[in-house]
Amino acid sequence: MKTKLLVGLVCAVATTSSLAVNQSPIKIATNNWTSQIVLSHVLGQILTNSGHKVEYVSSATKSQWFRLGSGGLHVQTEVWQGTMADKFNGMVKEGKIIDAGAHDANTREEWWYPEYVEQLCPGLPDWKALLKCSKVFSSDGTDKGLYVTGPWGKPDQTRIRALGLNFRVKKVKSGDALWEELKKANETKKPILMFNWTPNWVEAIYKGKFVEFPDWTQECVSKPEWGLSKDYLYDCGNPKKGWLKKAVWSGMPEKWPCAFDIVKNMNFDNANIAKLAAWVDVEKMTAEKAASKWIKENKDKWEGWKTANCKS
Ligand code: TMO
Repeated sequence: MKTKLLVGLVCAVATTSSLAVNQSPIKIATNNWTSQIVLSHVLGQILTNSGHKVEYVSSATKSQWFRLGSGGLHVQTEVWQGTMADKFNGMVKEGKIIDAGAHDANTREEWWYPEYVEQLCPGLPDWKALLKCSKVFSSDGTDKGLYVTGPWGKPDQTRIRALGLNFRVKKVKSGDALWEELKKANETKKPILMFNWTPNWVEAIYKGKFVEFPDWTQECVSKPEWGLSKDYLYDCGNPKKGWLKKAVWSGMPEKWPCAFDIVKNMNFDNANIAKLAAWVDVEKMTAEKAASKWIKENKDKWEGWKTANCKS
C-alpha cells in the first residue's frame, strides 16, 4: 500500500516540469534599499512558481560583485547606472557576469533637498548656489556644510573637491537610515542636503528637488582635464536618465536556462518600482507580502516572462 502510494507520488512529480530544473538554490542578492528587496522577492516567487529553489542572500552592493563573479551569488535585480556602472561594466567586459538587460525604468541618483530648503539657499537647484550657502547645511557651527548619503559608494569627496565645495560627507548604513534623517529634518524644517533617487516612494510623500550639477559625460568620469576642474574627475552630476539593469553570474544560463530567461525578460517601469517601494515604506507591508500582492495582480505580465526553456 505504502509503496504504491510512494510510486504514485514519484510519477506525479516526474510529470511536472520541476524535475528538469536544477534544484540547487538560485541565490538572489538583496541589498539595502526597498525597491531592490521587493523586486528580488518578486523574482524569487516567480522562480519558485516555475520549479526552482531560491535563497535570498543579504549583501552590500560593494561586496556583491566578487560573489556574483564567482558564483556565490547568482542574480542582482537592480543595478543602477549612477552608482554602479563602473563596476558592472568592468565585470561584464571580463566575462564574470552577464548583462541580463535593462528594465524600462529611467533612473536618477543625486544630491537632493526637500522643497523648504530652497528659500534658505537662493539659486538652488543650480549647484553653484551651494558655493555660497554651505553654512546653511552645517551641523557643527562651522561654515562646512553636511551632505548625508548611504553606503553605495559614490566618489562624493572627489566631487566636492573638484567643484570647490565646502562640504563634508556623512554616510549612513541604509535607505531606512537615510529616510530617518529626512523625517527628523522635515519635522522642524531643518535644512538637509542628502542622497536620493528616483523611482522611489519618497517622491510621493516629500516634495523636493535634485541639485543640478554640470551634465554627466563619460569624459567627466574618465578624464581629469575635462570640465571645471583640470585635476579631478567627477566635476559633474550623475546621469539624469540612467539605466537600471539586471546582472547574473556567468554560469547561470547553462545551469538554470529557464530562470535566466525569466531574469532577462523581467522588466519594471518607474511607476511599478515606486509603487512597490511605497507598499513597503509607506503602507508598511513586508517585502514578501508586497511581492506576492504584485504577483497576484500582474499574472499576465510575469507569465509572459517564461519561455520555452521553462516547459519540460
Ligand atoms: C542604489 N540606490 C538606488 C540606493 O541609489
